[in-house]
Amino acid sequence: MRRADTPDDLTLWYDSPATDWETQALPIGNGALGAMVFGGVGGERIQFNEKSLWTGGPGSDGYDFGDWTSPRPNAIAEVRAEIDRDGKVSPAAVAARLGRPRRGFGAYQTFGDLWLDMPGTPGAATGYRRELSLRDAIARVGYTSDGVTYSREYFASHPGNVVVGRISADEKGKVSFTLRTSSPRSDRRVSVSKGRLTVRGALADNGMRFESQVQVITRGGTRTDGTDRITVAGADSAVFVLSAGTDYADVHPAYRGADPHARVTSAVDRAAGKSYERLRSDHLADHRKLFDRVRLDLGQRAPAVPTDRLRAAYTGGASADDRALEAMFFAYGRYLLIASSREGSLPANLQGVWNDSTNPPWSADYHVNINLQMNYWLAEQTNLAETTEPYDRYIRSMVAPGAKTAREMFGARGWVVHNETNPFGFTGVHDWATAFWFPDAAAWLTQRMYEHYRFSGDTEYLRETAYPVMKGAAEFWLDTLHTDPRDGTLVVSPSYSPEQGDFTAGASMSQQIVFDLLTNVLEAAKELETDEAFQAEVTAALARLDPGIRIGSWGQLQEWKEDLDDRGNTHRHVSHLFALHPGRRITAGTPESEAARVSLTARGDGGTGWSKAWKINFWARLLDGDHAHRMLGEQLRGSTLDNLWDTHPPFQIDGNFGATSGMAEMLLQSRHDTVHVLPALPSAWPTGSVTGLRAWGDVTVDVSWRDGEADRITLRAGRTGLLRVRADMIGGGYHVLDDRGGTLDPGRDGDVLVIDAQAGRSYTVVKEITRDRPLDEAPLR
Ligand code: FUC
Repeated sequence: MRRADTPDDLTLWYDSPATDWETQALPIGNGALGAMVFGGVGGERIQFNEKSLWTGGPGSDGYDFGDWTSPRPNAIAEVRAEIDRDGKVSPAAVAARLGRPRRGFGAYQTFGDLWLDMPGTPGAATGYRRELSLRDAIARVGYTSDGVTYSREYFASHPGNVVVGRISADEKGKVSFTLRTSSPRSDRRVSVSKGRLTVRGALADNGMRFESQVQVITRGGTRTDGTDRITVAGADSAVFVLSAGTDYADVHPAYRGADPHARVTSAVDRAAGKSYERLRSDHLADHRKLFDRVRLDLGQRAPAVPTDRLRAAYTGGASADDRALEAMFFAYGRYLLIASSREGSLPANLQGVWNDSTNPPWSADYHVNINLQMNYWLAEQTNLAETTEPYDRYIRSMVAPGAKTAREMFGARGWVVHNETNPFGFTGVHDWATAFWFPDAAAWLTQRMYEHYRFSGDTEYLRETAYPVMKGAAEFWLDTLHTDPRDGTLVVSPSYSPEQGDFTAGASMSQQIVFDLLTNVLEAAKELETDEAFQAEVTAALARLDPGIRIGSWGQLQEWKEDLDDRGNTHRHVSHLFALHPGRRITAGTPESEAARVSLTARGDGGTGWSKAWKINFWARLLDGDHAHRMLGEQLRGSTLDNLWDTHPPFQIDGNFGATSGMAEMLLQSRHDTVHVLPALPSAWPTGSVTGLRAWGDVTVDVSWRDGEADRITLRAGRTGLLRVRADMIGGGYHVLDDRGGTLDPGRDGDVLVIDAQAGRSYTVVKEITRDRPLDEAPLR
C-alpha cells in the first residue's frame, strides 16, 4: 500500500486494527449504505447500515406524529398571556401545558455486522496498516503473516448501491475465510444459496421490512454454502458485494413503499456481474467527480506517523504537521458528506449514516434546532451541491405532516416542525422541558434551500423546489406572530432560546430566524414576480417585526428581549448570534458585530464538538482568523476522536461538517453580494492555496496566498452580471486578466473590484510584485 508520506496525502492510517467502533473503525458510505471497517487480522468485522432502517412511526405502538391527540384550543394562547403578564414561564410549566409524552418516535437501527472469520490462529502480523483514502473513498487493510502479504479493500459504490470488498494475497491459494452476519435483532431470517447470503425480516416494532444480500465471488479455491454462512477455502482472491434496503418511503402518512427484495436483488446481481476493477473504477469516477473539485493546500506536510498519533501530537500551532491534520479534517468533512448524503436516500442524520446500535444517542435522529442544518453548512461552499438532494427531499416531505401540526396546534396556515424529527413526519412535540419547543425550526430549515438558489442562481429550482416550502414556513409565522404588549412589535411567543433559560416572548434567535425567513421569501417572491398579496403581507410583518438584535448592559448581544444575559454563562448554544452565522444580518465592523464578539468571548472557547465548530464559523464571520483557528484547535484537541470523527461526546457528525464549513468561511465568504476572498486567514496559514470553493451568484473561486495575502484569485463566472470581489490585495497593485489572455480594467471601490462578468468566462486577479520583494520569490503558480 501507498505510504502516507506525500505532502498532500489525504489518507487516514493506523498501524493496528480497530477494536472500538466509535473511536477507531473507519467509515465508508454511499449515502444510503454505510459501513465501518475494523481491519482485524484473525477476522474482519464490517458493521453496516441502511439509512432508512428505523423503528417507530406508523406501525409502532401509539405513533401520532407528535401531534396533540385531542384539541387544546387555548393552550398556546394561555401560555402567551402568562408570558405577557409575567415576562417568563418556566420550561417545565410550558412542557406540562404544551408537551406530550413521546410515543413511537423510534430510532435509527444498525442493520448488522458482516464477519470474515479467518481459519487457524494467525501468525504474528508484520507491516500492519489500515487506512481510509479520502481521495479514493476506499478503506484498505494490509499485513504480512507467515510470509504471505494479505490485502483487503472496501468501498461503498453510489452508482452500484453496493458495498464491495476484496480479499487478496500475494500468493495463490491463500485466501480462506468464512463469511457470516450477525445482528442484535431476532426478527430476521438468514438463508444461503449459490454463494449468496440473504437476511430478511420485519422489524418487530413497526413491521418495516428489510433485506440484505451479500454475494461472494471467488477466484480459485472453493466456495461452500452453509446454512447461515459461506466458506471460502484456498482461493487466490475473493470479492463480496452487499446491498440492503427496506420498504420505507418518505410519503406521509403511511411511510411504506415497495418491498426491498427486488431492488436489493438487482443491485447485487448487477454488481456481481461486473468485474471488481469495473466496480472500483465506476466508484472512483463517481467519488472523484465530487471530491476533487476542491483542493486545499495549507502548506501542510503529513509526517510518517499514523493519524491517531498525528492527532495526539497536534498542538493547534502553525507547524506543517498541525496543518496536515487541519487539511485532512477539512477534506474529511467533505468526504463524510459525500459518503452519507447522496440522492435517493434520507439526509445525513446525527451520525451521518453510521450507527452500530439499536438505541443510539438521541436516536441518531434529525435534530433541527441546529444539528441537521449544520450538517449541510459546508455543502454549497465546498462545491458539493449535489449532496443536498436528500435534504431538500426530506424537508419537502415534512410539509404535509407539518401542515397538519400547524393547523391542529396553532390554527395556522403553512407548516411547522419542532425540536427534532424522524423519517416518519414527526413534526409535533414531546415533553422534555428544555428541548421540545422550537417551532422556529421549519423557518431555519428553509434557509439552506434559499441559499442553494443564491449559490447556483437556479431560478427554476427557486420556483419549483425552494419557494413553495419557504412560503409555507412564512405563512405559519404570518399567522402565529404575536403583538408584544410591551412595544407593539411582532414577536414569537412562546419563544425559547435553545436549550436554556425560561420561555419568554421574542427571544433573539426566534426573531432573527423569522426575520431571515421573511427577508428571504420576500426576495424570492420578487425574483419570481409572484404572489403580490403575499409580498404585501410579508412586507407589513417585516415592518413590525421585533428585530431580535439588541445590545445589552455589558456590551453584549442580548439573548433575550429583556437584558437577562449572565456574563458567566458558557452554554454550548450561542443562539442569539444566528444573525451573524448562519444568518447574514449582522456584518463585521458594525456595533452589532462588536456586541456579538463580546457575547462570544464571554461564552468562551469550550463547548461540545458541534458548539466549537459553530464558533469557528462565528469567528470567521467576525473576520477574526486567529480566533477561528483557535477554535479549530480546540475542536481537534478536545472534541475529535482517533478516526477523526467529531465527538459531542459521544460521536456526533455535525461537528465534522460544521468545522469544514468554518474553515471554508475563513477562506471565502459571499453572503453580502460580494465575494470576499480570504476574509479570515489565520497567521497559522501564511502560505497556501485553495481551488473550487463556491460563492453566491454561481461563482467558483481559486485563490493562492503568500505572507498572509492573496497573490492570485481566479473567479469562474457561471452567470453574466456584475461580480464584486473583495480582497486585501485589491487595495494595492494588481492586474486583471481574462481567460483569453486579455487585460481588463474593472472598476474599483476601495478593496472591492467590480467585474462585468460573462457566463462561462474566468477572471484572474494577480497581485503585482512590488520592488521590495525579490523576483525569485514571486509565486510560480
Ligand atoms: C441539540 C444539542 C445537544 C445535542 C443534540 C443532539 O439539542 O443541544 O447538545 O447535540 O442536539
